[in-house]
Amino acid sequence: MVIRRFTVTGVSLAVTLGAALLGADPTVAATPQAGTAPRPSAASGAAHAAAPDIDVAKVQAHLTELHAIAQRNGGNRRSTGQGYRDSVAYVKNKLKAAGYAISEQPCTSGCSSGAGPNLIAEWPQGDAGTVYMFGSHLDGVGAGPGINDNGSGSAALLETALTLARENPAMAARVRFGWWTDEEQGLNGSDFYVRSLSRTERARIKAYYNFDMVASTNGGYFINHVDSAAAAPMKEYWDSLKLQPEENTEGAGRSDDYSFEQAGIPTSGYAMGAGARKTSAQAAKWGGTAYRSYDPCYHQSCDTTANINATGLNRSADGIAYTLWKRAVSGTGGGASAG
Ligand code: DPN
Ligand code: ZN
Repeated sequence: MVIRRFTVTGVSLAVTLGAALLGADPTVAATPQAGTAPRPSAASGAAHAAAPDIDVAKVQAHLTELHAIAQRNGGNRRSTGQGYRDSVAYVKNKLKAAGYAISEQPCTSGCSSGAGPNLIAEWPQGDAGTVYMFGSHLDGVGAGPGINDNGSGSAALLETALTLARENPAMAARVRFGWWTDEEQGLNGSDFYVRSLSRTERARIKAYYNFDMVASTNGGYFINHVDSAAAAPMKEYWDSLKLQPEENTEGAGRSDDYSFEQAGIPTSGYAMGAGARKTSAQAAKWGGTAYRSYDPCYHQSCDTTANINATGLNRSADGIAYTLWKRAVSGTGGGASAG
């Protein structure tokens, strides 16, 4: 985001709004489509439970589309512009075709005037009282197309959601995805979403995972609250690749996980870094250039499809799927555990 806004007011929001978000949109299919019925092996448990490899070429294809959307709309996807609304339509149409329960949530308080909606998608299987959320901001700044910030998180999440629908494993818990509006103006879309939930709905969310800038060209491997229980599967995956992840200090309080954190919900997530500089110790263990920004195109017009670290993008997307499967798919032992 550009502007930090920590104002927490006692605004009371309609409790009914939260219920309206969870698949109440009558235009949306809430059941998987024909051809996605559970596989015969699903009932047998562990056999199907291994997390899939997310196809990074498909994630990159989403980035190409988001880039084209920016180019058609004045070069950006800022929350108040057509580039943002077209981004929402792109993600929404893919999810709809895959069988998600979708809702667009207009941000009616705290967002920039004219900002487009949040997009919420829930996979309609698993225990509705145990929800794991995965989110990314879909808006960008006005200066450029916002492909690493944050097409990368948005596209990795979209392809993970589509892969879940394709694989259609037996679910222990609910998985809900959020693509947030107006993050760049102060974490506003996610803040509005969290405030729109009733106390009961908030308590159902056992953890929120955030993905903001997961393909920085000179990046590192950062995890929010790296030593927390919520982070355990995220860390386990990157540890398995010997990446030696570090705490995401640069991103603390700067992205949408902060909205959930303030509400007392455990949070984690991946990030590869923004405008801060890589240290020599980090360059020694991860490669890249010391004393240079993790993303030299941060919030600039050069944040295009050329500004993507495909290796980092792949490792992030695969770790998201690993975490989702571990937490929410049945037969993995992680489905019903909190945090
Ligand atoms: N992605 C940055 C933004 O939206 O401006 C915030 C950020 C910085 C997030 C560093 C994570 C790490
Ligand atoms: Zn961002």
